[in-house]
Amino acid sequence: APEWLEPGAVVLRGFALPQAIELLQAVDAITAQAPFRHLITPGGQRMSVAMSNTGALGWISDRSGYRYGPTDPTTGLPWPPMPALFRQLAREAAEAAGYPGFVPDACLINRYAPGTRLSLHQDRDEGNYDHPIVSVSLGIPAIFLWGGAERADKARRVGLWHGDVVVWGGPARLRFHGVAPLADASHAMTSGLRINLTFRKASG
Ligand code: MD3
Ligand code: FE
Repeated sequence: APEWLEPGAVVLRGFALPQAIELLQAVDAITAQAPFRHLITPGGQRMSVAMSNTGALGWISDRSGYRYGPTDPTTGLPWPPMPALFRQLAREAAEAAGYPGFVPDACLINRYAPGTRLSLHQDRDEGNYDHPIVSVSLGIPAIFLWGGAERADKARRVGLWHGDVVVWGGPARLRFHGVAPLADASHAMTSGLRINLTFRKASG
């Protein structure tokens, strides 16, 4: 049964389990072309999360800011095309959450080792906040931090496990959110790492 965190935010436990092996194989193929890297924030900090992208657009950060772009700055090549499996999973999850017809053009791939964290932030680099974001968690578990409309609002802690999918739209779309430092754990499919896929419609 869907778990509603609040209106617009739904956890679909285990929704991606049937496709987990194929998703992770695709992540390996994508990151052989567009390797994981630690981006630098506009403030000059190295992010502890390692990132890559698949799809027409990819999210990047450097000293000049955050943005989506069509090419991988480390190779100069277009981001690898988004596999049909990814697009279909994102569309089906969005539909299950009440957002039919979701067509993502960007998938950010986040890799977390134990100790990696993602501090509270909003996702505001997409052209149109009417589209939801779909996230898929694979590998070792994480504690997701679910905040409010202001950075200072107290965050709820929500466990996310291998195969869980979350859809964030409507009034939940601009909530502050983050990931607590990952605990040591093991997972046979991911060499003890967490892989998170976030699907977005980045161009208006
Ligand atoms: C809620 N990633 O990539 S996924 C991110 O686990 C990001 O890697 C986290 O936050 C991760 O930006 C969390 C869940 C998520 C993604 C986007 C959201 C939650 C969101 C956008 C708006 C509200
Ligand atoms: Fe985010």
